[in-house]
Amino acid sequence: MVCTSNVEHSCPGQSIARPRPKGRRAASLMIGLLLVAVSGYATAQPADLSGWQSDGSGVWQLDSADTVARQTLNVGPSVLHNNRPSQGQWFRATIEVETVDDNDFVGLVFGYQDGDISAATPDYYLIDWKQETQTAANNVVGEIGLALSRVTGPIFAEGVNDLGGPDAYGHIGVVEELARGINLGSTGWQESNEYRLDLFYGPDRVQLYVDGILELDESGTFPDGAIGFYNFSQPQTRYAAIEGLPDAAPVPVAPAFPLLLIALAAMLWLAWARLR
Ligand SMILES: [Ca+2]
Ligand SMILES: [Ca+2]
Ligand SMILES: [Ca+2]
Repeated sequence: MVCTSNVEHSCPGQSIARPRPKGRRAASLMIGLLLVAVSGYATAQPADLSGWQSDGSGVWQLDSADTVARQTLNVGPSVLHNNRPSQGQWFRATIEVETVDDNDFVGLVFGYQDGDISAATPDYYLIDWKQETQTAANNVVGEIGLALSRVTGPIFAEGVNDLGGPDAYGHIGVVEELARGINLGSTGWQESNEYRLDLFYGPDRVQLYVDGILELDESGTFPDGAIGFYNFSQPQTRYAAIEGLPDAAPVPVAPAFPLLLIALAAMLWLAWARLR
């Protein structure tokens, strides 16, 4: 038999929920929104690098958890990429050179397709960062600092020499430099220092923050493709990543952030208690 009474406890084993006050519903909504906002940070996990693909002659050693990759060799241009379309997201990389040896390139690629490093007609973007200016063979100069370039040809040719292609070294030929870092355009990275690179890679805009400070903000038409780590001639470099962060990821997550959350929670709790 179906009991249709709306009098509380008049049906066996059933209770009728009392309508909740409007204020409490509002407080519930606020808490819900706060949780949604915070969950993007709380659930952000290091990327599983076990399925990423490497191109070039670099050796990318993964740690036991598959969340840290170390490019160990002093060799030509090399990429470790996530091998799937990755446009429209914030991507966070942490990069640290763990040796005082050498002074060469670390960075990121985006819009990348597997094999592009030696493909005849690729079209992807390269963010590279060199510690010091240096002149290589044939007077090709690698400039100190961080830059964004578009790559439309092969930058790696196995067997040429251990530095690989000069185009990537000097940003010449098939590597067209588009912009240099706002602050780090002529400043090198420091060894034994972990940098956080937050990249927004959209179809018509790209932004890069280094340790929460804007370095690149470029408009254009950017092809979809993979995001990856880049290394050229810089041994013992450690990389890790977080993919798909919520918007505003570059806002520095200072020690004050947890305190802010606690303060917000306390305010909400007080509002809740008042409404009871
Ligand atoms: Ca060095
Ligand atoms: Ca060097
Ligand atoms: Ca080198």
